[in-house]
Amino acid sequence: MSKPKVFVTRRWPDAVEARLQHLFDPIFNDSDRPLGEMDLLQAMSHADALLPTVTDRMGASAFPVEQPRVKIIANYGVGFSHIDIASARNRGLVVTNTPDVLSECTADLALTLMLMVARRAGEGERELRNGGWTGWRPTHLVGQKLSGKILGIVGFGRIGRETARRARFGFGMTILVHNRSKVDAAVLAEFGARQVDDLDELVGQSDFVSLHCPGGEANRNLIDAKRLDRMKPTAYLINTARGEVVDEDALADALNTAKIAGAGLDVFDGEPDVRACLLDCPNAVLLPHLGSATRETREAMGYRVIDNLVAYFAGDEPGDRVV
Ligand code: 8YV
Repeated sequence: MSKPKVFVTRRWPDAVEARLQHLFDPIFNDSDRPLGEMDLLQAMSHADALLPTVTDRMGASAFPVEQPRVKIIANYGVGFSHIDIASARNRGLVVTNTPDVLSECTADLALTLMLMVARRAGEGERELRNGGWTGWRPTHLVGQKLSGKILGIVGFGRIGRETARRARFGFGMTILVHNRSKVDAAVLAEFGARQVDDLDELVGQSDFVSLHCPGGEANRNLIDAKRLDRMKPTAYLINTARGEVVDEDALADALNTAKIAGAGLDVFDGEPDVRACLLDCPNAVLLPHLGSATRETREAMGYRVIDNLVAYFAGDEPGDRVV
């Protein structure tokens, strides 16, 4: 029996590509450049499985009108708001993602951003490299502690919980949680956390607000000018979720007018383009979507995709089916 043809839209870690090669008949995008809609349409009519990433904008028009050859979209990544789920569902396609394996690394990056922005590490590094450091002084680049502060977590799924674990047990932070559904009391107790139903209340009480909810239109501008206004002037906003969750123009305004103390961002609306108004903010730490970027996690994500494909082509239910 011939192996299923799988279309891989970006280069993956060598070990995972070798495994794909062994199990399937893969088509790789050797250039590793992001694909356009036409490429994706073609891929769907030539392969049995499409293996996209966050850089593949699969809106409704990226799906063929005719029933495609593709039967499964096995996404490399946990977030799948770049895939038009209604279109996938209408064509009877299965969609899977890669949860769990990137929770620790994404939480680590949320803490990295919290530390970098509160301890002014980005500003300090830029100053030193630009030859602007004139030496130690008591008032130089003074930031704020994390220890003992209040962390408001928006979205208490796996990544939110790993972030809470680090903040609670590493820095003795008090954890507030906002989540769509009621979080189990035992889970809250594990982190000494309190669930706050009103997001306005959570942003108003927190010293750090860290976003861990899904992206997509439902959460677009969840953090808007009004909610930024409610934050303490000493507070920081951290985004490792998706760019569209924050109104970035309103954020730049809040940073420039000292309505909040700073922001740490790993994701951007329309990335890799980043608004000039954010690039101009010294009190923003800006990273190029590094949340899951460790060797261990990027390999684990690939193997998780493979597990989903193997199950699907064996006629079983893939473990991470989202559609
Ligand atoms: C991934 C992410 O690396 O998994 C996610 O949702 O945001 C990233 O950490 C990226 O999405 C790969 O597709």
